[in-house]
Amino acid sequence: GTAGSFAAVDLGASSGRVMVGRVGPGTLDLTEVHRFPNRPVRLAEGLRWDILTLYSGVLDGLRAAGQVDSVGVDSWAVDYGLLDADGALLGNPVHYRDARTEGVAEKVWATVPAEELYAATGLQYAPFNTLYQLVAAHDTAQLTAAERLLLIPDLISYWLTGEAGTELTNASTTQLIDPRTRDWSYDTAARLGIDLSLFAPLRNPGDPAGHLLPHVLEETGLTGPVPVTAVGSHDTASAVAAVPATTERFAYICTGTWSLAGLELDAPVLSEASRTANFTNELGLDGTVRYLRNIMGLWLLQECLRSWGGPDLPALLQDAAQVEPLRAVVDAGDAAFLAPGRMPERIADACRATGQPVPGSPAETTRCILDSLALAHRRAITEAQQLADRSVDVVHIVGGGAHNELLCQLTADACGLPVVAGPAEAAALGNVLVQARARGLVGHRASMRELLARTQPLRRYEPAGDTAAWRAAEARITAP
Ligand code: ADP
Ligand code: LRH
Repeated sequence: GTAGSFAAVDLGASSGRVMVGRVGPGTLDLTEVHRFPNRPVRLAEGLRWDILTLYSGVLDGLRAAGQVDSVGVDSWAVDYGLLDADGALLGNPVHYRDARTEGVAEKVWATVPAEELYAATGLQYAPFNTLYQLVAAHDTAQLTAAERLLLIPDLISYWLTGEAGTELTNASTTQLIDPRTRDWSYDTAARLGIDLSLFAPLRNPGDPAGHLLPHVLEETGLTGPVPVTAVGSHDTASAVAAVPATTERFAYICTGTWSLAGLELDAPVLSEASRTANFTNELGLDGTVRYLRNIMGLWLLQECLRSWGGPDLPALLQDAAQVEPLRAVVDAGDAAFLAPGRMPERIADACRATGQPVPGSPAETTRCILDSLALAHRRAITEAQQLADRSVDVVHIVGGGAHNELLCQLTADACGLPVVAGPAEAAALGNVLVQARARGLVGHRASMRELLARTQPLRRYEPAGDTAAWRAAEARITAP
């Protein structure tokens, strides 16, 4: 056929959704059919994902989607479920914000120095990389009993189809993949005692990933066979695939719970300067590298909203727009903000510690967060260009933060570059487009991007003001 309809399951750290994309000659439209909250649960043993509730949301979404030509699944990175020899899930997947990885990196680096780890895997240091999680779990009853490890989107696909695989873009976030060979870093795993046979065989975006099982068809009311297609199962890989760039000279910021800011490259940057600047080389579609930095993102605001009892976001953003700019900023790259809880107080503490005025009201705290994110965006995009020896003329903002007009304008101002905002549901669109491409309905990456630029509502923000104020603010939070 010349048209198709595809269900994208997209699980973010703050919400899950099922969207249906219809792709025809020169057309692309996306409809949200189901959205459900993603609420982690704190138990005595730590912070866990409520994975069965998420899976129920997926089934509800597929029922609402109706008959589709294929299904694809993407989610947040690094986390996994363990299966026993019977294929049953062993416990609730551990949340990447769980405290179990505290102090683990130092142990790992004693065996594989940080420099060697970066040279072998290209991944930035983040305490929650799967590698550190697996070292933290060493000798636990669950890991000892496990026969199979499935990353979250692969786990959902497995429950839908009965087939196990390890999709490459998300595998690249484990810190166990060599970005040059796009295969396992066997040496790293061996030195750390990580058993790679726990992982199912690697698969690439676009590969077939099985068919919905009979009981899934029954639960969802769909008529089989319904194929599942591997997509860029790391949500950020799907989102980058859906950046509606019309030039090669672009940077992107995927803004949701996290801000992932950087460049799409043909080869990894593994220099020592890149390591100390904490840039990561995650894998994208078609041999590309997502060269980017993780920034705390709208998590800072989500956590404040939670502690303020959930005030109206649009009203708060309007008030924040009236607050004096750059009054106080924090380092939005600081892992000190990783754990949940007490976020307004932690932000106030960081302002106090750097001798800045302490935000007093929710509007002031919100402004501090948005100024700080824009500042971190500026730093990441400036440094990525230097480290990769590439320059850009435009910054694309995709993800939920594309709805935040103040954040988009501040980012344009801070970067001194135009920002093109949208689509907000980039991960779902990238997921849909890879499925459509597997059926020959769209062409190469650039033509996917042209289709997005032509069909999706986008908003352009021109940079205003002088970047000197941003440089001065940066100096307040960077050690001399
Ligand atoms: P994730 O996939 O990590 O769960 P999303 O990409 O869905 O995150 O982004 C969620 C964030 O987007 C919210 O925390 C919120 O800050 C922002 N957002 C979503 N809708 C709006 C809106 N209408 N106005 C302002 N911000 C919004
Ligand atoms: C964003 C994301 C990001 C990862 C983080 C764990 O949803 O996948 O790319 O670093 O979650």
